[in-house]
Amino acid sequence: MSSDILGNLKQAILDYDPDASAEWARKAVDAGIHPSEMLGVMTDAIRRIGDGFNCGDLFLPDLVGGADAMSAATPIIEEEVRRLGAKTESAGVVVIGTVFGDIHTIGKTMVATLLQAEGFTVHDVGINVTADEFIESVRMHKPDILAMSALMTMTATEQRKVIERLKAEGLRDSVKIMVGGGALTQDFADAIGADGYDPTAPGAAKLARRLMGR
Ligand code: B12
Repeated sequence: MSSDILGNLKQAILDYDPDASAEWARKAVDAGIHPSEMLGVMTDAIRRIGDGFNCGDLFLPDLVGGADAMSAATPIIEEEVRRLGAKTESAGVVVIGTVFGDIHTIGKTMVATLLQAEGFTVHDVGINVTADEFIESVRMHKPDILAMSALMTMTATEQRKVIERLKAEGLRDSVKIMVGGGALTQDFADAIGADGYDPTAPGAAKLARRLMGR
């Protein structure tokens, strides 16, 4: 039963059908399927579309179609995460955003959702976030963790820029930094001086706990 629902949710993304993806996400919630399972099958689907784009079988409208179907289901999953995670004590404060030049939002939003599920207070500062805007958010929200996402090789280097700016502003030691996104590797994260990297959203939530010493 739950595998049928998850299969249909995945198919709705592959069919670029936002109405169906929202409907199957709602059915998944009603069936008590955990949000991380829903996000897992949706990720498989969008990655498959990305692979098709990569090898020239699919085109930009396909990426947009898959992303739109993902975006229709995501708020329903976020609502369920909030319902499940109505914890009173915050596990810590996180500022999260996708770096300047990069408008990919899906993975960043998934990480934000699962961090909330882990009890973190999350300030999602959005996409295409400049180093100045990250610095301003760190000053304003005083997060325990700054999380940055980058999906393209060209934009991954923006993360280094933000870390250097934090150092220059004397803020680097006040915040742990975790980085991620399709364009990254552990070696790259180490080279730019991040405190942690993980290739998955559930792993990001565990990493955040570790960075908080839990
Ligand atoms: C959907 C998509 C789009 C959509 C984005 C819609 C949206 N609202 O996000 C649209 C159509 C707009 C788009 C545009 C473009 N895209 Co695009 N896109 C994709 C695609 C297919 C999927 C991305 C995605 O959502 N993946 C699913 C999520 C869940 O995965 P993820 O983001 O990696 O996140 C996971 C982990 O990385 C991790 N994670 C993410 N963030 C963080 C943060 C932290 C702190 C941690 C710890 C972990 C973590 O957790 C997530 C869940 O497991 C990828 C291909 C791919 N295989 O990824 C290409 C891809 C990223 N795009 C690419 C390109 C080139 C572009 C365009 C330049 C295309 C163009 N010619 O215009 C533009 C760029 C626009 C811009 N300036 O940003 C390339 C990048 C190549 C590169 N290496 O540089 C890719 C890889 C496609 C390809 N194979 O060529 N794209």
